[in-house]
Amino acid sequence: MSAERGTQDGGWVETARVFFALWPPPEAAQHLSDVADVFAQCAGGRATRRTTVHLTLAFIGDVKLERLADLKRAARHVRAEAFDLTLDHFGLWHHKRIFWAGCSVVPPALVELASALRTALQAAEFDVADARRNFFPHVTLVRKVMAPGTQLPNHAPLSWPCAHFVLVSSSLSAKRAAYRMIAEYPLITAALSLGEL
Ligand code: 3AM
Repeated sequence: MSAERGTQDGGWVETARVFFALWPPPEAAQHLSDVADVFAQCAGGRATRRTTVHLTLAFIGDVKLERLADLKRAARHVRAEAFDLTLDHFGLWHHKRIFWAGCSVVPPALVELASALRTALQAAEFDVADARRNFFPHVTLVRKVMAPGTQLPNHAPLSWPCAHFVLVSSSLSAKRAAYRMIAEYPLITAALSLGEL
């Protein structure tokens, strides 16, 4: 999980490259990676593997290992409701050459989760990438698409229940990123709210 980075004073510091995400259950991940494979066969590019399909909530980037506990603590303070995520359409960003799945109606609870998370992270003095841009929830399915004019597929909507979010470390290699979940945070479900009464 850690990498060594040079510092301005010539020393070295251990860091982790991290982000927060929603992680689909295995069946949803399988379905989405199948869609990714089929699209990549037509349009070229690199399909997301079943084991790495996710929806990014907040990308942090390199964090000193000594700050990881603060990062986890900040995320633990986030209070947001569980919700169902329904992915019902596909899109392609020509400039980024990314094929993605998204939702035509973004659940308000998802917007609230992303916003509460960003606020908590910034309050703990972590930089959140693209924090000033509007949150656009999407699941990246194919990167480096070669033929952006390829017709987008038409599938039945896919839903997955989101009852927690995760902190993930990402190790970059020459080929592709390897992800490892390092913490998990529950969202508030009806059962949990009753339990707290
Ligand atoms: O969820 P997606 O695939 O759109 O592109 C990276 C990926 O997004 C994004 O964080 C997610 C997990 O790796 N990412 C990587 N580097 C980034 C950066 N410097 C970044 N997002 C913003 N700034």
